[in-house]
Amino acid sequence: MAVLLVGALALAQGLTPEQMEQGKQIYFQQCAGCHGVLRKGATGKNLEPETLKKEGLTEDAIKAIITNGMGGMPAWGKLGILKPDEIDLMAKFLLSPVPEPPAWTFEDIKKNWKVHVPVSQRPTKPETTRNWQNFFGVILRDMGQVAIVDGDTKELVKILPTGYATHILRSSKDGRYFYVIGRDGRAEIIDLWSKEPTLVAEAKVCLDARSIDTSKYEGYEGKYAVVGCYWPSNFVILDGQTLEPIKMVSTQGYVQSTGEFLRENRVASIVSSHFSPEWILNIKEGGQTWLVDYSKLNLKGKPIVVKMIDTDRFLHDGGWDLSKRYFLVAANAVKKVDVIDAKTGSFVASIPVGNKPHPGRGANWVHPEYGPVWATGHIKDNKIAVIGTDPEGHPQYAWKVVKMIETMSPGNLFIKTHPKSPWLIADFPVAPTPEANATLCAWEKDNLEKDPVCWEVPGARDIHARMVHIEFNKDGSEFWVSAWANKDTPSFIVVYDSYTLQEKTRITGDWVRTPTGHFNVYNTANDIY
Ligand code: DHE
Repeated sequence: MAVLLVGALALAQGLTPEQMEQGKQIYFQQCAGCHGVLRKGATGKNLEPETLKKEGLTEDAIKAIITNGMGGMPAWGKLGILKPDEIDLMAKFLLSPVPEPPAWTFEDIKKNWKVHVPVSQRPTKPETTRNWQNFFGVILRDMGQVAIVDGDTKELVKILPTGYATHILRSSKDGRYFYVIGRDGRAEIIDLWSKEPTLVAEAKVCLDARSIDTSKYEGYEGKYAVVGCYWPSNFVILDGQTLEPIKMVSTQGYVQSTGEFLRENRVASIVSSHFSPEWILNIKEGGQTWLVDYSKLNLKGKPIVVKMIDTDRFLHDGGWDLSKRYFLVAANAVKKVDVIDAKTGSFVASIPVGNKPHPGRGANWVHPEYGPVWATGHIKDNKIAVIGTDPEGHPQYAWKVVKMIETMSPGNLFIKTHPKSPWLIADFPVAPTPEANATLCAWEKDNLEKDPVCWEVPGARDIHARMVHIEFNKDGSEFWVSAWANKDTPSFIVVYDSYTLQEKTRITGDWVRTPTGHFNVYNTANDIY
């Protein structure tokens, strides 16, 4: 009955069932991440038809917003990502009732789980002669692939097929395995010890996901993996070697402050504690950090203890401080960074920052005056917030913004540094102008008063590329940045000297298409950022 009703109302909006299906696909690929599958809003605004109508947003007004972008939202039309007929369709789709998203059960995960290389047939020591700890796993987003590139020689080692729009890679504690998660909820394990990198296991864990990590506490290294799902809203614990599903836990629940029930209460960033056998899971819409104890999963009944800490709402991405005791996470829609103490399992602070903080994993260094600091950029502000993180040595600065650095544009997504580099580097992939999208800036970490060095990356604008995501190599002597163009255009990854900021080389080839995140084995395994 409900399905018939949605169908009838969609037709009233002028959409056939086929167009409705196409609208669902486009919405899932481009919109759901920020606005939610139920369209109730999170990083992006509420897009329920009633809200849009109340705000006076007509079909034409919606088309203009999708074409030209708004705030942190990309200009889908101008960037050539959506064609005019797709934009027309989406304006109608958004004014139609929200379709019911499908379910995905534990049985579905089991049916879609494959071990390609059993544990007994995997090498017991590295069989590759390359310096595998300096490999980079490069996401080729729209190709559904991950490329393994040798960080010493810059040679392509292997391209592996992964899920649709792979989002991030994380490493096992020893660095041997890359754990991959795609936007379509597909997880994979890549073994870097084989003669050449090999996909050893995969599982379709949910329908929409962004995060994955493994057990890293002493005695549990690599035993379990955990995937944080957007839809259905839950987390799933898997065997760390084979990805066999072990336990599925729903995160649907209540907003603590209002009592509102949330079917869509998504799992955003996840990190593995160094102080106890726990993962730190950040629950987006409800505003809680969950400490999930994985130490009793081998017991009958697989008991699991979850400590729920109330935080600000709309938690997103974040990273450790320099000591790896405190986890700092952006509550992006409410302009805060929250701090969790992994040692005591408690909430520490809610720090006001700029508009839509987006740290990636953030950047850590020791400032001559403020001591250890962590920093985040912003999507909607031209600012980088530098926060003191040393309550014992520098209590006067702890959990305060000690410095707000001005940037040349809003639209920053990632910042990064390395203990060996004097620079803090920032990208601007969601800035409003193509010039800014192609530009990188660097600040002297010890002298934040000094103007940054900013440069437009030659050739990026020619292929409509946005420079995105910064990652250092193992010894910190260079950093890599992806030129994210569209799928039809071969692109490049630029390698810079991390002291002089001079371009050293480019990684090119027909295979370099839609590179986004790229992860160095050593730095990812050891949380160096
Ligand atoms: Fe990401 C990290 C969610 C858009 C590239 N992204 C994360 C994390 C989350 C997240 C929750 C933290 C994972 C962790 O640490 O466990 N990202 C989302 C979204 O919901 C959002 C805003 C919209 C969406 O529809 O997905 C989004 N992200 C993007 C992009 O548009 C990027 C640039 C390219 C892409 O793949 O779509 C992108 N996100 C990344 C990367 C990281 C990431 C490269 C890991 C950064 C790191 O250094 O660890």
